[in-house]
Amino acid sequence: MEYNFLKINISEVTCTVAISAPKSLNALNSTILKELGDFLDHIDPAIRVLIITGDGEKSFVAGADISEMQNLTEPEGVAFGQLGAQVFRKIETLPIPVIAAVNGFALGGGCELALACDIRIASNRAKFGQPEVGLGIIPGFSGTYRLAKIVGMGYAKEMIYTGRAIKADEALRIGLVNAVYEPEQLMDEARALAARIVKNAPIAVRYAKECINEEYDLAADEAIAFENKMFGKCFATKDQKAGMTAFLTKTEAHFTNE
Ligand code: CO8
Repeated sequence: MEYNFLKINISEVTCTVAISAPKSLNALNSTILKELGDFLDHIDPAIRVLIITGDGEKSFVAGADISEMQNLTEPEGVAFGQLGAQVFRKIETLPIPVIAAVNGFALGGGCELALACDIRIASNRAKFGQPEVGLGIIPGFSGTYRLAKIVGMGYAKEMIYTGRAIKADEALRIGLVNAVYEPEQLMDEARALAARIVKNAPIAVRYAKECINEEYDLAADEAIAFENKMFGKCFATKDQKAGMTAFLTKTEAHFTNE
């Protein structure tokens, strides 16, 4: 598939994808969502970390495309919501870590896109918000589900009921982002974070993501059993032997993803 709204850059095993729709501050229409879905389906298995950002200096993603939603019927609303929700679920369950490098407006569906990523870092110009109720809708790309998981029920309800946009420093304080940087440092910091992840055993990182995601909604005994199963599976990998041998022989580990 040809991508008209995605700018893709691959550096070694880190891939950066920038959503690019300059006329609408990178608002997500169904074409962009389909492109993103297709891109996620075909991502090279050699890629070990994905960074998602917004093209340009002003916006990460300013929401779902309001002009496309304006005249939707109820079933069309369901279908559009499903399209976004399915793409974002692909991000959440992608077998590699996904970093959102939030360079500007992350509103509505843009905030929800960031929420579907594993780790969020932001420029000090970023603004986050769920303004949907001011448009007569609710967050429809799983924001009512994920925001509370990340910032807790109290802040999630306040943000969603009021529609108030918050600045990067407040997003940092409530745990919506992990770190805030000067705009010109953001992408370097995202790549540095990716590089720290890439140094580790790839299968172990993948299992860790799967465990954290799967266990979140399980009861304690099931969650602990799931981790135990995945922990055991690590010992069937060559990388576990390589990592522990390197430690014990005081050498650097060379992981082969096996
Ligand atoms: N959709 C469509 N166009 C947009 C969007 C958007 N979300 N955001 C900005 N644009 C367009 C503007 O219309 C404008 O176009 P034009 O130049 O043709 O007038 C252009 O981008 C530039 O925007 P502004 O002139 O408004 O730029 P400002 O710097 O003055 O303001 C803001 C920037 C504050 C980001 C402002 O554009 C804004 O408030 N945008 C809308 C933000 C918003 O409400 N987002 C939430 C949308 S709803 C949503 O995301 C729901 C997700 C779940 C959907 C489920 C479906 C069922």
